[in-house]
Amino acid sequence: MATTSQPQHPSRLWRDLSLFDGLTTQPGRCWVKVEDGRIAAMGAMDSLDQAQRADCIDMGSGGVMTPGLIDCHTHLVYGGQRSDEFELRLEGASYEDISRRGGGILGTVQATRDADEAALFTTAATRLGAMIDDGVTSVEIKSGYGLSTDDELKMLRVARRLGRELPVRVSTTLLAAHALPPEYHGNADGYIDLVCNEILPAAHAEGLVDAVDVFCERIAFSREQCLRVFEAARALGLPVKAHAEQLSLSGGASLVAEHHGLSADHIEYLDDAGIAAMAEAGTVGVLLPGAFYTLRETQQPPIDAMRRAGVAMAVASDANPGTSPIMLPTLMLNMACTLLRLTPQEALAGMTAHAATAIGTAGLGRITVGAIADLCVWDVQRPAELAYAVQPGRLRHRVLEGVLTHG
Ligand code: DI6
Ligand code: FE
Repeated sequence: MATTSQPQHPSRLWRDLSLFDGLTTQPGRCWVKVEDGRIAAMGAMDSLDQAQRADCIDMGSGGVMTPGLIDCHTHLVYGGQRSDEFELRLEGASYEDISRRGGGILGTVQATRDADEAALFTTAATRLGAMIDDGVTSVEIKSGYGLSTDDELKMLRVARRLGRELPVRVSTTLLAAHALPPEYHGNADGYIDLVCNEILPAAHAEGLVDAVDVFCERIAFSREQCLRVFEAARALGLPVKAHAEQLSLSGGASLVAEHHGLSADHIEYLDDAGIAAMAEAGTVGVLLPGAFYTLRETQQPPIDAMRRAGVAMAVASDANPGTSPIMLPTLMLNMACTLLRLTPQEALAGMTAHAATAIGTAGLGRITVGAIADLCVWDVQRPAELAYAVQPGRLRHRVLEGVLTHG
């Protein structure tokens, strides 16, 4: 006897779409079938037959489909805010001046230490909610404002909880080597000992670390100190990345590449040797136009040289209270084009396919048969429009692993 049962997640058919697949814009109009959380089939509109339409919920037509946006570099969990520092910069102080006077990152460290997990969760959830509404389906969240074992773990627990309670994938990065905490003043090597011997192992043992980051810079940690953190991370089997060549050429990018790291981020001052090392290792260059904009940086990252060398470029928000208090991912697409001269297609690939590589997650950031169905459908006519206009509210549907979470 034949039985019929309703599938738990019925297939959905999206049709008559303009499609950006994570790397390129497909010619003409397309259809995409989603089944069991994956892309089951897709094609050009004239190839859509009755058999393909059968048993599908028809999701309507029109608009642009892209992979869900992936923000591969954020500092979304933090206490307080830094508008006072914004005012100081408007009066002429530089980011480095403020940092050397004990403000900057250390100001946020104090506010983050003073906040409990519940308060950190509430403020971060508000910020992350704005990003989800703007099309983000995956986000990387760093620690780095705790700078003690308890406070770094506290931040990472909040990041994990965000991933459990909000409709978004969260990957966590331990950035304990972000700044020197006041209690280690004059003893950076002693702090790096703490990072390697205590903070990292404790966070890893609790399952809180997907990757390990460092700030390799003259106002932060030396190449040698970053190397020690990378060796400790690799000993635990964790991938590495770095804030590198943001304010000066410090050699962080080639260091990451030597450790087959996921990404070198910022990279305004990246040189040819760093580019060659990244190309060889497959390390992604993460461009952070929000920080470039906020700091009114004039040193352009070497986009053309990276293109020629075949270094994949991601684009991320760097959302943080100091250098990029901006929680609008689609604005990053625009800034990547307007400020850094990416093409709209490169910018979109930078927040989809290449961002997936930068967080070390295969199967995300693409619309291909078999890929995880994290998708956005936008009320625009062409993919390039997402980078061209700065206009919140264009997200029509958002899908996380096949499940509709918006629209
Ligand atoms: N570079 C950045 O852009 C952020 N961290 C870093 O190393 C800024 C963090 C902050 O100013 O709070
Ligand atoms: Fe950052």
